[in-house]
Order: sequence, then structure tokens, then C-alpha cells
Amino acid sequence: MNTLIHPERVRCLNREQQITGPVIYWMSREQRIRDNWAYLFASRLATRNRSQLIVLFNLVRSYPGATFRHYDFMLQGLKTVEKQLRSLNIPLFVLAGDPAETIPHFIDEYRAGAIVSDFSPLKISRTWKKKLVQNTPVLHYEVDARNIVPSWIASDKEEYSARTIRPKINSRLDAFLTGFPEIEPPDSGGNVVSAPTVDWQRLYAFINVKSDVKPVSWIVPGEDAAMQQLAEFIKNGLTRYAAERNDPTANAVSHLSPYLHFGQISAQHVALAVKKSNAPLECIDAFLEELIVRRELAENYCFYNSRYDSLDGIQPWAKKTLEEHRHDKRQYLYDTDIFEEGKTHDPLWNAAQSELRNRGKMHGYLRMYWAKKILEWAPHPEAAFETALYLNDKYSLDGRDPNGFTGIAWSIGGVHDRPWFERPVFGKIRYMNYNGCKRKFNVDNYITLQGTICTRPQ
Ligand code: FAD
Ligand code: FO1
Repeated sequence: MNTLIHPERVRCLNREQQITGPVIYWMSREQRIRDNWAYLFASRLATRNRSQLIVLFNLVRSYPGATFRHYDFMLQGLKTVEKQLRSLNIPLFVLAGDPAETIPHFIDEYRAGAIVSDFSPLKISRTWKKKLVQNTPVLHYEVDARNIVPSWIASDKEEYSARTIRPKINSRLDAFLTGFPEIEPPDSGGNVVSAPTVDWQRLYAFINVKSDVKPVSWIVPGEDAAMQQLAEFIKNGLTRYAAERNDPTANAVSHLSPYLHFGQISAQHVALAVKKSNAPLECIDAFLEELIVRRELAENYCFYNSRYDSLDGIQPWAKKTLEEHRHDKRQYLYDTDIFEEGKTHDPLWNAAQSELRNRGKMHGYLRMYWAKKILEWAPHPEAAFETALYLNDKYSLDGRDPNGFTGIAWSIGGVHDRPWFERPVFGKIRYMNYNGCKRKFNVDNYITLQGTICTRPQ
């Protein structure tokens, strides 16, 4: 078992020297202890310095786009983190407020010697960290515990497509796709910091988000449940992945995206487990293409393109073609409310919207159709992007994620795609239609499954 933490996985965010005092792991995106390079790095740093390791999570009152459904999934998952840390005798502190204020205060209070944070390409996380680095003179390491090949190593620029990033990732997989060591409790040399028990009720009372989007019951949050879901997928879904992954009625996908989004499972762990399975090679390859290449391409997009959250970020050819078709007549025109309520003329679209609202996760194939139809029926492309992002982030458990920004930018703005035949409204952006879906899967079955009326659109 390789127990090394690849040095290129870690980067230093400032030039401070480490001083004596506890090492803080600021857990944000990677909400797990198992298979977490950031935790491991912090733990080893603490051991090397004979310091105490403290794990810190900072709860913000209202994360952009998030609702009670997401907070509940996250907080329930964090409860399992607390349990695990308790068994390792490692204190967990959950702060509440703006991390630019709470964390510097905590660092002062506990006279921390160093801080380790986990990497995210999203602007919100980068702003939090930038402020912390500016205001707090404590050595700060950042660890990419999300990507198998760290974003800053896979490529030094925004990639055009899967075709251009794939060889770059594949050429580094031998070095990075290694097994994880067992969880290592740090050796603090007898220094102990005790943490108060986490007051979950107080934290639930602290958050201020839309409470009408309720938690869902088909998926159980937390590290253990994520591992169980992985095992279930390897047993019952993976062997059908190559042939049936685009069929939303086949249940041949992993349903791991909510766990991956909240860092309750490591993509690297998933990749190793899938590679080790007895599934046909074509299924393993097809799955790893999504889990590694497509997912890490999305990270690359958000890391190198700060306009990932609007149509400003798309390629010049796509901007031009959408502009040329801005005033094309729309056959149907809907505002955000009609989309949100799933009251369009298209029962397939409405069913997909209902899956999103009721289950908090839409099948991947339908997400493309869903977003492209928003482009077709919204008054203009910017409104389409905004509506798609709003609905995706509000309802999807895995929303507010690089994959979501990129998936919407792909569907509506041609990101990572190429120009196709020109047509009204879409211009050269790839088109999808109802008949295409009918060729892929039993549309009526899907609609029935979502509990909506089964009529064909005109
Ligand atoms: P599986 O097919 O089992 O895939 C396993 C993992 O591979 C996924 O969990 C994900 O991490 C990765 N993956 C699969 N497909 C893609 C893809 N196209 N791009 C990048 N990574 C991929 N994914 C999100 O995680 N969050 C989102 O908010 C999100 N919004 C999307 C919006 C649109 C309009 C589109 C077109 C795609 C979106 N995706 C999003 C990507 C993809 O649809 C989901 O990752 C996938 O459906 C998640 O389900 P799963 O885990 O069962 O997928
Ligand atoms: N991370 C935190 O550090 N604190 C939070 O309070 C928090 C809330 C939150 C709500 C919804 C959601 O989807 C993610 C949330 N995250 C939170 C996680 C996180 O910061 C993100 O996953 C990354 O920014 C994504 O890259």
C-alpha cells in the first residue's frame, strides 16, 4: 500500500513559517475522514510537529443557491464525521458565521501553528481563503483532495474539451491514482485540545435558507451510506453501465453525485473500487470516463474560467452564434415560474422537472435535454442560463458544483462541445429533441414513473 501523499497535491498559499501550536484542518468541501488527502496531510503535519490536530468546519448561514434539503444532507453527513473523529480522539469544532471572521478569531484563540484547507475551484471558496490568507499570518496549505490528478497539475490552462484534457490526465494517473493509507490518528505528543460537543440543534437554528425544499428519503447522507451505495452500484448497476447509462428508466447509474458533491466519498476511492471490480472492461472504462475525465474537465473549467457561472464564460464561436439567433421567434415562451412548476407543453420535460423537484436528482441524460429546452423556450440565452442554474442549484442535491456550472454551460453555451448544424434559436449549439429521447429510452415509462400525465407534445 502506497502511503505517500503526492507532494504535487499540496500547495502553500503563503510564505509564513510554521509556528508551534495546533494544526487545523479546515474541512469545507471534503466532508469525510476516510480517503481524504487533506485530512491525512494535516494529521501528518501535526504528528511531525508533535502538535494537536483540530478539525474545523465553518457553517455559513446561507450558501448561495442552497436550500434546507442541502443543508440537512450536509449536516446529517457531518454528524457521522463527528462520530468518527470522536472515536479517533480528534476534536471537531463547528463554527457558525462568515469564515473570514470566525476562523481568524479561532486561530488566535487556539494559537494555531498552521492551517490546512481542501481545494475548490469555485469563487466562493477561493474568496473565503483569500481573505483568510490576507488577514491571518499563519502558514496555510491547500490540498486537492477532490481530483485524482490535482487541477493545477492536470493542466495549466482552460481546456477545450474532453479530447484535450484526457491525455493530460491519463499521463499522470499512474502517479496519482494510488491507494489510501488507513486513517491515521495523529501523535500529538500528549498535547490535547478538547472540543465542546457539537450543538446540532443550534446549528440548524442558525441557518437561514428556503425551508420549502424538503429533504428526500431515497438517499441516506453520510460516509457509510455512500460506501453502501457504491457497493450496491458495483453489484447491480456497473455491469449495465456501458449499455444502459443513458436510459433513465434502467437504474444503471451510480447515484453517487450527492455524496461526491458534499465530499462524503472520495472519487479516487470510487475509481479504485470500480477498477478492481469484475464488471466488463467497457463498463469500467465508460464509468471512469465520466468520473475522472468529465468531472475533472468541469473542475478545470471552473478553476481557469472565472466566468463559469454565466454565459460570459463561453467560447467566442458560441457567443457569436447565440447572438445571431437572439431574436429568433420562440415557438413556446416560458418564464421561470412555468419552468419551475413543470407546466410546459412537453410532458417529458415536465417529468424531468418533477424528478428534479421531488427526488432532488435528475438522470444525467435528461439533464441535457432539460437544459437545452430551457434555451429553446426562454426569452433569451442569458435568461435560459439563469433559469437552469437557479433550478439546478435550488433542487438538485448535487447542485452548486463545478459539474453543474459546466453541464449547464455545455448544454446552453456549447462549452467543451463543437459547432453543429445551424438552426433557429440554438444557432450552432448542439440540439436535442423529444424523438432523440424516444430512440434512447421508453419515454412514456419515464413519464409514468415521475407521476405526470402521459401525453405527447405537439
Ligand atoms: P454516474 O453516471 O453514475 O456518474 C458517476 C460520476 O461521474 C458522477 O457522480 C459525476 O461525478 C461524474 N459525471 C457523470 N457525468 C458527468 C458529466 N456529464 N460531467 C461531469 N461529471 C460527470 N453533476 C453534478 O454533480 N452536479 C450538478 O449540479 C450537475 N448538473 C448538471 C446539469 C446539466 C444541465 C448537465 C447536462 C449535467 C449536470 N451534471 C451535474 C453532470 C451529470 O449529469 C451528473 O454528474 C450525473 O447525472 C450524476 O449522477 P450519477 O452520480 O448517478 O452519475
Ligand atoms: N462548505 C462550508 O465550508 N460551509 C458551509 O456552510 C457549506 C454549505 C454548503 C451548502 C450547500 C452546498 O452545496 C455546499 C456547501 N458547502 C459548505 C460546501 C462547499 O463549500 C462547496 O461544496 C464547495 O465550494 C464546492 O466546490
